[in-house]
Amino acid sequence: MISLYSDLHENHAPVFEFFRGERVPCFETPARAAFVKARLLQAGHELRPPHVDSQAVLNQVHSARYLAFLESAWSNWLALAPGNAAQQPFPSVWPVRTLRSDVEPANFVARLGLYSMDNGSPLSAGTWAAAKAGADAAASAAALLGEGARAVFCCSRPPGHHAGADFMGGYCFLNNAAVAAQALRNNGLERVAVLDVDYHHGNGTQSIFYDRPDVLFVSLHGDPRTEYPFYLGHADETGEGAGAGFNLNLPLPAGATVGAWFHALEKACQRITQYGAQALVVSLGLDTFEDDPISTFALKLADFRRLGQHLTALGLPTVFVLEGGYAAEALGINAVEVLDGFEAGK
Ligand code: Q9C
Ligand code: ZN
Repeated sequence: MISLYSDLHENHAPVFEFFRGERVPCFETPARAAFVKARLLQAGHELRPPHVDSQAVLNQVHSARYLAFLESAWSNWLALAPGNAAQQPFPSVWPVRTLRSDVEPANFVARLGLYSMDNGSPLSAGTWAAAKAGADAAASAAALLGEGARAVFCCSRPPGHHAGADFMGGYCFLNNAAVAAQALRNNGLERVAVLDVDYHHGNGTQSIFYDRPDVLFVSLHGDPRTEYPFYLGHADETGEGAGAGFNLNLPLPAGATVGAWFHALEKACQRITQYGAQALVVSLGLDTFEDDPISTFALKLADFRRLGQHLTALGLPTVFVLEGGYAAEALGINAVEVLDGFEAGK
């Protein structure tokens, strides 16, 4: 399978995130993509750099003011104080209910809060370039499908599925899965399905397509009553307006069994087939792994092969986009197991 990979991810290397008010080392590290890259090469997959500029698609998926903020965020942070190069910016104030988000504050940290859903998306010097390379990979993968590729894997980080049209969150900045889906639509496909198998609900992707019938969003994930992102991902979110009926959430309780997970996957696949999707985007989070440090499902290596088999049975041109997965060393093996299961088909 063709895999898209850019070294630019390495420069997105924040040091700290917050956990219960304390600063802890980041879970979302450059080593993650390095392990996946190494395993891809070892398993004989072809690695290519992204070759399509995603800017036009980014303008369809994200707001202009959010993109402008993100692209200039690090230089604006540096301009605030000498010494900021060695510090990480975090938001500390957010425009929740009754506060205005239409007026962009001049204050940098206030703008950071406006464009963040949490304090869990640390920025560093290379964040914009890394995120843009990931979006370029998603647009490139869609182009390769248009040229007849059966499947393409985007080995990119930071992940994307928590990023909404105008906010970052959950280690995500640009929504790569949404870019892939929108690029496939731009290529003339009428119906595209996004299947999100990350442990966490893909709130950003859901919200981007919530009122649209042309992109079906289906997600299996830890129940948001107890699991991040908490404020979206419930079963009663089915779409709105023209998009009514084109959103399917299959939340599972924390600690759910592998059997329950595959049962939900079968329901997800049935919906995608019934929809008549012409292409599939898989938000491939592997934090459903039994040894994942921040999640509570229990998939094992062989289960990732089985996932690939289920996905190939859909018979659709497929873009895989790497999302979460924080057992970094196992991430490479697990990711490639999905791809190999997909290619072998049995
Ligand atoms: N300190 C993705 O998997 N909460 N994002 C982490 C541990 C946020 C996960 C708590 C989890 C975000 C793409
Ligand atoms: Zn996740």
